[in-house]
Amino acid sequence: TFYGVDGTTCSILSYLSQIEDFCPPRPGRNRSALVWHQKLKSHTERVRTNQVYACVCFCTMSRFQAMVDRGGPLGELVQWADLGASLTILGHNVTLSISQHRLHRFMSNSPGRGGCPIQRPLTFDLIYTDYHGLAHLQGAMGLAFLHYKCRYRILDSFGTEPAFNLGNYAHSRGYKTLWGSWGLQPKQYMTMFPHTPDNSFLGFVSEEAMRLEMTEEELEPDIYKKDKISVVYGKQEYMWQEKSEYLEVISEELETHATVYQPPGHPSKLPSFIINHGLLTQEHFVRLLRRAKVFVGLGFPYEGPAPIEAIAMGCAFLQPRFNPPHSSKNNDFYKGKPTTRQISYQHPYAEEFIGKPHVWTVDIKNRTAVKEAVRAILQTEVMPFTPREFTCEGMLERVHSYIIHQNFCSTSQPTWPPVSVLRVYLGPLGDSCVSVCQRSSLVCEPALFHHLNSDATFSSTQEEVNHLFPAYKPWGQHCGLQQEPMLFSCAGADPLYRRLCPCRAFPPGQVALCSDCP
Ligand code: U2F
Repeated sequence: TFYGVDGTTCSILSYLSQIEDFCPPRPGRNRSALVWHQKLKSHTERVRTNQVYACVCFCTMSRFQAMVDRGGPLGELVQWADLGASLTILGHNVTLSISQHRLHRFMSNSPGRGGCPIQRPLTFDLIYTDYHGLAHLQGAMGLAFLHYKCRYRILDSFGTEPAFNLGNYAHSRGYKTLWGSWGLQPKQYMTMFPHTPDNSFLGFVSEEAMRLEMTEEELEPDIYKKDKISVVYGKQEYMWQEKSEYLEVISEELETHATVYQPPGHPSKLPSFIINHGLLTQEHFVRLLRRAKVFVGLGFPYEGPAPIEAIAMGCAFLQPRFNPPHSSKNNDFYKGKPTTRQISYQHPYAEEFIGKPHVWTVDIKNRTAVKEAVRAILQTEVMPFTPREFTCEGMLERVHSYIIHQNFCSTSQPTWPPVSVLRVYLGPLGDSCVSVCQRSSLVCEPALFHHLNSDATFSSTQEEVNHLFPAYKPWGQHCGLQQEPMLFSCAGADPLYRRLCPCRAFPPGQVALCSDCP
């Protein structure tokens, strides 16, 4: 049971897999499933010929599920459900498992008893799992684990950079973390947002996107009629600590609502001017967002789906700026995560890929700045907006491309995207290729690194195992090529080096795919 998963994806899974009690009952759920399914029929027919056998195992499901009713993270559930729905709609043969125990049972099952066919020889093509599932597979499969390594896809919301991924390298260079060191191809890790181009951006489908694709007759009248209210983003009380002053400024301009889980018998610690509805079902949460002008970020949770949904419903998202930026060095949440990212706002995707008038980023300690931002929002017409990558079609397009083009079992160099889309940039000292490409409105594409990692690019060169290479070091006029292809890294940055970067363009709202690609 995917309890707690947003209504649309849950009902689609339920509808397509013909499982009656898959989701908690919701009025109209079969209808919405039908709408999505009809819209996407053409996709399904187009790709049926490329059917793969996929096993989707969300092994940490039980941990997340325990917190579903108490304001715990739902973002991961949204993503797993959307992955399952996408693979099913694209016509693949999908088996779902939500625990290590079940995964293990599938492995020891004889063929024909249902479940993932992970017998030897392996009859599935892809296994989508999380780090816990990967560890379990390693224990259960013995030597076969390494043999089938290229078939795994790891859902890893916050990303794994190449420097953390190769065990020996991570150990010797100080990149060893709690997660990481699995030595898969970096593109086998799939993230929630497109923040680490070394990994594959999997994403999810924003709830309201489907409704936005409906015709005018299908929509209720006045669906986006706004009241002068704001909704605060934060399902648990601890997220609200030390935010009263910021919220007070907002509530001087707008009635302020919340959806905070309230444990039975515990008096509320929220400021008295807050109207708290308690944790809402997604349907009611969506209704509240449709009425709201502003969705207010408190700084945590980082990088969840809710701001994308709120923007899709015509809200402006107001969020804190972090100075200094949060990172695994100074922040408990990011500690141990295999990333060097510096998080300068609560929702970097919202700031960097969407921006004004939908996204307003402020120093929340500065009362004047907050007040001015809220007033400016109230004077701005903010239309509902969903980037293509978070619509049903956008997600299907992306998942389909990955299945068709990503082949980590081949020993030859990647051929997708083609070399014709490569744009080479030599970055300034200290910049990563992520920023170098971003500055030119392009994206770093690690699959293109091998084209520029050659003597033809640099005249006098030396090869080294170093995640910063290919790069140029002005002191000593040293040009370095990469000796270990697994260490090609968009993220790598060092003040002594100028990175040589493979950038490419992308179609509007779909950064994972390239413009002019087959
Ligand atoms: C993120 O997880 P969260 O669950 O905190 O992410 P949210 O952005 O809050 O949204 C998850 C869903 O919860 C729904 C909402 C979203 O689809 O529509 N919802 C609801 O049904 N009822 C309500 O009252 C309020 C919201 C992130 F996704 C994870 O990867 C991180 O682990 C986590 C911590 O950073 O934050």
